Amino acid sequence: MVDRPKKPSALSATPGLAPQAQVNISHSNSRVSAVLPTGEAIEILLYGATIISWKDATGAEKLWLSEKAVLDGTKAVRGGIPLVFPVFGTAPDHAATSALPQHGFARTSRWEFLGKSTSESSGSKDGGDSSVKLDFGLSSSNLSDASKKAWPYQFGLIYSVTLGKDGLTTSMVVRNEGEAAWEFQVLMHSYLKIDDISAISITGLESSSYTDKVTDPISTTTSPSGPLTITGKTDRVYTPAGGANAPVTVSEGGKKKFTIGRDNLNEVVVWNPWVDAKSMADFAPAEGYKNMICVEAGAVKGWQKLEAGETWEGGQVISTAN
Ligand code: TA6
Repeated sequence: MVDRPKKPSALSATPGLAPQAQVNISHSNSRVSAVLPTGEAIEILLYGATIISWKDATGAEKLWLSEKAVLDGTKAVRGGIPLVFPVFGTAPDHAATSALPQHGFARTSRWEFLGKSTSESSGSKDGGDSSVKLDFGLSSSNLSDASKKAWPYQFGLIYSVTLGKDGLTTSMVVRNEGEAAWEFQVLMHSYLKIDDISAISITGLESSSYTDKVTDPISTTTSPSGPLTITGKTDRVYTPAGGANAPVTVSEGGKKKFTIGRDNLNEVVVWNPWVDAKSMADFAPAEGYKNMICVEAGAVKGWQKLEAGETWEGGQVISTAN
């Protein structure tokens, strides 16, 4: 195993035992962090189960986080991977969710850390952990009175975050714990860190229907057969022609940077606020829009309906090109 100066001392202090993932709870029980023996690392706020940092084995940060992101649990985090549930955006015409704030309550509720599980690598000779899965839960009982009032349904969410040597997997199980059917939307609002927005091209969204929220009025059209480049404010909800499992790839300067694999998430939202970032109090630096692109896997067109006791599952795998 390649030795690195930054390797957590605990790893070298456990003779005989294959190197294990280190999982810690910190900041007065408000954050969970994990480090693999190979150096990959992640940090998650229990507030919103928001991933605020994901680093590869070299320590390179893969997610964009605003320098003015509020991390004390008083405001949705600007950056990382906030969670959107049970509504994407706002839905004034959808009675059951019309009273909810933008993107629902999942990203502004305190989740419970349910625990970790690891899997040993089959490949490396020392058999160290090759991934660690962290599970988080949110249910009706965790909600504020305001959220319960706005959306009075019995539900349970299990959000699993798996840090691996080759990428990051985030998956959600949604369960109707009540007697009445209800509908939801869900999305993983990933802020991907890039060097230069002008060098970005996105594939996997060709010849696909998309709703453009920048046009006035909002319009729905079909994308061209070539890659998407970002040359201004972009806020689009794609239904990729390749289906709910077709990958979307973000390349920079012609080199693959991220590939987002999807499971049961029909839509992909692409967002960059461009110069509008200057008017967003928690978006810093203002020029930071040049260093981020949101590529968000979700089920946000129409509604997923769950009858009493039914469950829904979906997720994404973000692979990085090393
Ligand atoms: O990412 C799509 C989007 O719905 C955009 O329209 C923009 O509002 C963005 O989410 C950020 O939303 P937020 O509520 O986090 O400011």
